[in-house]
Amino acid sequence: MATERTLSIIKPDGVEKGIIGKIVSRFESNGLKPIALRLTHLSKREAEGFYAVHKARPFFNDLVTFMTGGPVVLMVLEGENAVLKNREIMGATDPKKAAEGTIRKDFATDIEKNTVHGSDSAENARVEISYFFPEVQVHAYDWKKLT
Ligand code: IDP
Ligand code: MG
Repeated sequence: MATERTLSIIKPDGVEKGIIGKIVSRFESNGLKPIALRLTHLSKREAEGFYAVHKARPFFNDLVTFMTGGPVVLMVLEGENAVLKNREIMGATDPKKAAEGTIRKDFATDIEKNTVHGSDSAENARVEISYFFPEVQVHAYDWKKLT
């Protein structure tokens, strides 16, 4: 297994519900460390650019309206198999189909307001991280125990 990085977003519904801490806690207790973290309010342009791969989908405009409707938390998570592990912790896109104990099963409102985003491949993770955190690419972190 390799140490990887992935992009996580706590979407506006998650921030509105006041569960930033609970969500971050799930990542930390599963070995995913936030190495960059920022609360922001996405502009229409930022959200459209981020979700450009979905431009042709019928839900695109609603998705952009939702993602710009309130603050979000942007995070880079680092850990073993971070991309896949984050997707497992998140659960399926549609909370009705999400497994027990996943973030989306426990907190999501519906298939659109599903609380978290996570990169779906190592390659997309690199693109998504550099979209929001270009500076993170150069940092290395040393997780040795404090003495
Ligand atoms: P993912 O977030 O699980 O990777 P994607 O298929 O990449 O799912 O879709 C991106 C986001 O678009 C979803 O997380 C959700 O917010 C929204 N979305 C996806 N499918 C639908 C849909 O059928 N109706 C409304 N919104 C959707
Ligand atoms: Mg996706």
